[in-house]
Amino acid sequence: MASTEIIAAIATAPGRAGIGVVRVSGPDLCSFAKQLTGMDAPSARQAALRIFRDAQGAPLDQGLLLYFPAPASFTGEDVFEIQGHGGDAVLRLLLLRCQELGARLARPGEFTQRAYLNHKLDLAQAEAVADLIDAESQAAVRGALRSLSGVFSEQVNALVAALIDLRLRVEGSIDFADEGIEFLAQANPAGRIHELLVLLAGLLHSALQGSLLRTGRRVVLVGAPNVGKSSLLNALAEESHAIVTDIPGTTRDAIRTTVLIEGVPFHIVDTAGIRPTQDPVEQAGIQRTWAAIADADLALVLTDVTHDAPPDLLTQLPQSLPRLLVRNKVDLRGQMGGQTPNGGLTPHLATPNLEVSAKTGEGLAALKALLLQQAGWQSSAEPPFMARERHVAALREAQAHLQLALNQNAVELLAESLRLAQQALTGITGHFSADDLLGEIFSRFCIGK
Ligand SMILES: Nc1nc2c(ncn2[C@@H]2O[C@H](COP(=O)(O)OP(=O)(O)O)[C@@H](O)[C@H]2O)c(=O)[nH]1
Ligand SMILES: [Mg+2]
Repeated sequence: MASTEIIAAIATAPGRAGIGVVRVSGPDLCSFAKQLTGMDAPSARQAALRIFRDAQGAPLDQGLLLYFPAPASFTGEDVFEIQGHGGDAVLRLLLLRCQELGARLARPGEFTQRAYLNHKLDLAQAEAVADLIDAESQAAVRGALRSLSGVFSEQVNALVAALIDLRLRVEGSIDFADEGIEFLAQANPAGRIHELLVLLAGLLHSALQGSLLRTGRRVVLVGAPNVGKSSLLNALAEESHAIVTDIPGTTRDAIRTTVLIEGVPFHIVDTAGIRPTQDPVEQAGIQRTWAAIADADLALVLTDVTHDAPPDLLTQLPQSLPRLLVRNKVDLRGQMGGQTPNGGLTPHLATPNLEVSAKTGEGLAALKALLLQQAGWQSSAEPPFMARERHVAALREAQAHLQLALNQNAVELLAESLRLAQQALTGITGHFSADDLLGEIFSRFCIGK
């Protein structure tokens, strides 16, 4: 799979900065430094001050040159890091010079792709590189780093290894039909599959946590006008995003803000309050509220000590949409001598999940805890590793095949279910070793038995 092309890219973000980096990777970059600087390449992995020159030898920039000879580099190929000054024009000149010297512009992710193709990283680790760059919180950074260092991959690989071991025995029992039944019974496939399912459930749990760190939850704030939806959004975000007034119907457009709670991103949409209205702008706003509801993972239904939820709102929410009932403005209650004006609440809201005050902050910590709990987040001493929905889906698929395997009476079908479970797992790391199985069988089993 080794590539013959040299690739180059500006590796730092556009804009003005102290330094900027152009990165070059290719199969053989021996002459590259000589042509770029008029001098030999620096010693491996040692920074050297160099003047970078154009084809006529005129200086383009001056900075540090680093050389990582293959295979001890990020991509596994020869890599140069040209650390010049961090201006757009100067970096473009350096990049152009690299193109003159035979490089083509790298595609997005191509350095990491080469690292994967050269077995420097597996697929889950390569994905973690992107997740680390995109990480928005300390927890997300830690999770991505753990995945990048291979914590997730190792656990997947351990499961795959255990699965291969079981497959050897099951397929062996097919091949040696005479002693097959006894051979299979010794292997205790059901017991082993149960053990695998326990391990898999643990891994799935961690992956779900990691995936939550990455994608977060979409929460829609809904309720009657004036119950304090916008105030609550602002209080959660600790910033003023939405306009708050005492005029009902202030919020028209759905306003989106991401609030990090323990590093988990909650994408909260503040919506127009739902009520019958003749105002066409407000009507359009209410339509957007319904669109946001359709898109959400959770509805936070807000009432306050004087307003109930609009009568039909709870029944009109999609049945499958989880909801939290929160009553706002509890600070007013003291002023009202414990009485709620407008006479009480309808029965279905008699017990909200939680009472808060967007004004005083009362109950907000409990609300955040409830949001985390509802999302399935469990704070643990050990940070989760970063995972993607693709990984969660693959783990679930493996789980389904193993469960099916438990119920297979025919040994061939058992073998097939195990093979499919393994295939789902290896899809996570990109090690498609399924058909190496025969070699494994003969190397690990004595044929003379
Ligand atoms: N006393 C009190 N007033 C609040 C609280 N939350 C919001 N308000 C007031 O209620 C009014 C409506 O708030 P707003 O956030 O615009 O409600 P929305 O229409 O549901 O978005 C404003 O005058 C807010 O200052 C609260 O917790 N306590
Ligand atoms: Mg509002």
